[in-house]
Amino acid sequence: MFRRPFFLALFLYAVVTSTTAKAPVSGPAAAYQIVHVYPHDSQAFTQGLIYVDGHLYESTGLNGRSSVRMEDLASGRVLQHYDLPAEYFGEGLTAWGSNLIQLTWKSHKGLVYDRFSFSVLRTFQYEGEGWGLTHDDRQLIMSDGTSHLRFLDPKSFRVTRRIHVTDEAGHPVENLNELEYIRGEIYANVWETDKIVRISPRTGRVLGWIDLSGIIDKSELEGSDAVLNGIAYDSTGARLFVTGKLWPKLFEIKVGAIARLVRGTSWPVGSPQPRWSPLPRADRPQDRVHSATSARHRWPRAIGPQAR
Ligand SMILES: [Ca+2]
Repeated sequence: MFRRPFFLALFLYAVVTSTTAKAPVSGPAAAYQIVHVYPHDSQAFTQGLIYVDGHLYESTGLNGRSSVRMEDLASGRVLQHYDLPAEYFGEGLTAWGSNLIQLTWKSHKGLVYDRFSFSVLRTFQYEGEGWGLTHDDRQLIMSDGTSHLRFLDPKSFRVTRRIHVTDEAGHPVENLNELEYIRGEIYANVWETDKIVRISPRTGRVLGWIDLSGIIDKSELEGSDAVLNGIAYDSTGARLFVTGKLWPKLFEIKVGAIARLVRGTSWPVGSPQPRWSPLPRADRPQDRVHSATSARHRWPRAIGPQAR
């Protein structure tokens, strides 16, 4: 008498939390299922998300609110953080060995941190805007808001190759944002959409889409900037995490079988819009709690505001 309701509840849960793409897309889309919901700092303007050695690491954006954070998955609590000078707008984040590497939006500057102390070890330059960042076994992979991805040598940060991302119909997929390299594929948030696109690192062709429409109740979100952005993969536990800018929740999801859905127009590429609006910095208790942690991390003179 105990088991049947349990399986019924499990079935209903799967029905409620699974969805398939409703919007016309070009190419196959996959259903998803929510495995677990975790808390996420709704003041975090998520621009990069990774999972390394049992913890989430996150890069947040906005001038004056940009940071790198190490977080406890279960509670969402920020365990350690580093706040960037207000002139920098944090973007993509990835781990490389014992380092963290973070992009900035329009400063053409990347930062290399010691992953354990959050000390800034060095910086590097790149052309264009910095959006998303991930890596495969040998190279960093970077997005810049266009339909192109570039591969960088992880030591020299020189561009070694580029791919052009195109959908099944051959149309470019613009606005590629947060990235995650997962089992030989590049997953990318498409900015201002509920879609994640799966990309072949070799050809740039779209292998499929994940439509996360409905994963969060939009009434929980404030402002048009609060869009899906943030993909992290726990390779040991084979767990996939997603969240969004200013979202109060972070989801572990499973991606189901690929179903060929409505063949429609290619990805709706909007006209260029401002990526963010200045928001007042909330006087949150956690900021004060962790201010002592921040104070330990000194901004090197060579890249600090005085260097400008
Ligand atoms: Ca990521």
